Amino acid sequence: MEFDTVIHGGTIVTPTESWQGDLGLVGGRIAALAERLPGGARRIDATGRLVLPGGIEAHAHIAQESSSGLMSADDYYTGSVSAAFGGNSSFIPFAAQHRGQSVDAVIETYDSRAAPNSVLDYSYHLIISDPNEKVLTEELPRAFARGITSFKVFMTYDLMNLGDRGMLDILTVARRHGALTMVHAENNDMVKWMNARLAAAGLTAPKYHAISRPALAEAEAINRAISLARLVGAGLFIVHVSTPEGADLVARAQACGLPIHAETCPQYLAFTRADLHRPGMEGAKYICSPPLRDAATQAALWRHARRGTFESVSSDHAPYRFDASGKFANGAQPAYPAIANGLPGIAMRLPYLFSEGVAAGRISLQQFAALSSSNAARLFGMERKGALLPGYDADIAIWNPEETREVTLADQHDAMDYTPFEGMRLTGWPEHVLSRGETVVEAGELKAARGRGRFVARAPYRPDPNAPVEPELDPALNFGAEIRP
Ligand code: DUC
Ligand code: ZN
Ligand code: ZN
Repeated sequence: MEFDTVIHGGTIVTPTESWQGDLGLVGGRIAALAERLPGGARRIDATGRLVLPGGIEAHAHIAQESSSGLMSADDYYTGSVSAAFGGNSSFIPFAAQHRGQSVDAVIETYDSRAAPNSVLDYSYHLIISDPNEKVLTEELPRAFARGITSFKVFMTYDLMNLGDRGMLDILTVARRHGALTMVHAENNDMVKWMNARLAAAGLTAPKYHAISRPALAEAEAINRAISLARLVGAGLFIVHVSTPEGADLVARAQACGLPIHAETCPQYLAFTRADLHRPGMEGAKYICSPPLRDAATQAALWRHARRGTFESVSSDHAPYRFDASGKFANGAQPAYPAIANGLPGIAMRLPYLFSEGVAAGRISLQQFAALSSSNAARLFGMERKGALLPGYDADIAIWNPEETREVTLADQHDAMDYTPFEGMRLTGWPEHVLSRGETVVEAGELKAARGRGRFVARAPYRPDPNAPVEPELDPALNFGAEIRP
């Protein structure tokens, strides 16, 4: 076989093992893996390097307006370039429907933002905040049919919260049509009650954001979300889990055979609420929701990443600059509820996970590949991505596991004016990133043309057919009532 490219002599990381050998690429796909492959119009020397599946960033806010209308700093060019420098070959940002908007129009808008700009292959998760009859019966099924097979809903924020009944209805639609519901789980009233009490006491500095959204608010909402999904027999993906209590609930549901999935994010492993206590308004750089917690939480979340409760570690890249276009859109000294929620990290997700995970001995290379790429491909239906196996897209990241570098803003490629990871020394960096066999980043330089990325139509999500059915919905146990959605 004549290869377009042979990646030679690296340690190849497959889902089951790591071994030294060659990878042969033809027409943008992986064609062969062997101890030694001859030829190749192009030969890439990977001696001393790790050859990993390119990362799939499954949680990022790119060219997205928040519910209050604030635009994220990164567009599909800077967002995808930054992701590529961070070892990713594809990504799935959100396409957000705000109240009153049609889902069809939202998809059209995001197509016009992504297609001319992205250097990486992309898809979207929808965000649904207005699940009216037309959305549930026409627009969502149409979106699923064109390969947008996941969407996020919120249990918090007045402008986004669907309420329990709304959750049941949309979970039912997802189950029927083979889509995966993602959920932001925080109890809205607990948060509002805390906000009101903090405001009444005049406590509005950034550090109070951390305590305004208690761990209990997350645990309560995760428990409720799992119960709602369980009643209708739907799968559920809980985004940005930030508490041990929440992760324990997910682990318990998984142990019962329920199709409950979850991610955590590097910020919950790397930072604590002490970072919100930085001088002046510096703490605003660390405002995200759910908020940062404490060291004991970090240790518990690592344990859950290691044991597989979390199937993905995603960045939740939500870039708002430290200026009037972002964090200070509501004034120079805003109260914490008026500060945009989110921090940037699309390029730091994998270097952080590699350094603190693999290099620090917390997770294996196979776990790294699963958490960074393979599981997202499987859950979100990117059928040809996420593994170094014959027939898969040649989406590949070649890493130098020995290189130690200090993170600086100057090395970032996003549109941000800060990185919360500034000054961190990390070991293990991606050197060469390929997408469908084409070099996107090599030796610190961008090689890809704007707009080369392609939309990826994703396969449906189907929960495990052996998952338990609630007795009240099982005709064998409920006097024959056919009420299962
Ligand atoms: N949820 C996210 O996933 N990202 C930013 C803010 C939020 O509430
Ligand atoms: Zn969220
Ligand atoms: Zn997010």
